[in-house]
Amino acid sequence: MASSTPSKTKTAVGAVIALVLGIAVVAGVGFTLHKVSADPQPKEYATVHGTIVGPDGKTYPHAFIADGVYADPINSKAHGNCATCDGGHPSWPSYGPYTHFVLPAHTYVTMTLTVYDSGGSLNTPYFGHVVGTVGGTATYDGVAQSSLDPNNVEHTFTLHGLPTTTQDPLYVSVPLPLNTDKEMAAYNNDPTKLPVGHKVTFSFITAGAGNYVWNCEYPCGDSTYQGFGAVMGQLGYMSGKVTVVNG
Ligand SMILES: [Cu+2]
Repeated sequence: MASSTPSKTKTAVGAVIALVLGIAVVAGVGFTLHKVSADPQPKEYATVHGTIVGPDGKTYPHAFIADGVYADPINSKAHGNCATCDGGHPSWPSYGPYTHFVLPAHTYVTMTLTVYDSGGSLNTPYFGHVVGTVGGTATYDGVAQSSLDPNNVEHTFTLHGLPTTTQDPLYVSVPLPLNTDKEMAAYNNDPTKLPVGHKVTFSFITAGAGNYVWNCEYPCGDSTYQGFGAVMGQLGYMSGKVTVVNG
């Protein structure tokens, strides 16, 4: 009856196969979770309408892009159908509905952010300045300004490069104005009632193709890193990607 009893070799081979399958399953689950939870992020492609003369006198294609900034992930619509609120973070602020912006190279890009969150003070006044935009300004509800009061900021849109020797630099930083307690009152009572919000518009000129990132520099996370924990460390809420592509 020896043939019906598994040999030690067969048992060892079986154990190795089980282990390999187990690793494959764990890796597969991990890969799938990573794919649905973090990347790819919802992408927005800038649309080109006509041309515009830049401050250097050159004529550029004029591309437009728009997004929003919200006090919670549900209103942002950047996290799919969020019955459980994307891992149980219903209070995390978020850009949305897009967090990955795809822009054409060598193009004058005009971006509009409609912002619906409250705010407070920056850790450093530097991020209260508008940097890297055409004219060094952004328009806030139609009024051009080169900075905001660093104690009345909601979030920032800060776009910068990755360490590289092959890409053109691209840097834009724009502070976003907060909604006052009064403006937030209806929302605070009922999160389905968004405030009117504030419209922030600014333009910048892309250089060559490349991969960039953006993040918020307002301390809107938990206290782990002086306001830069929690949401500030998670891709797709207060940070995301910018890809510049050749048309
Ligand atoms: Cu933020």
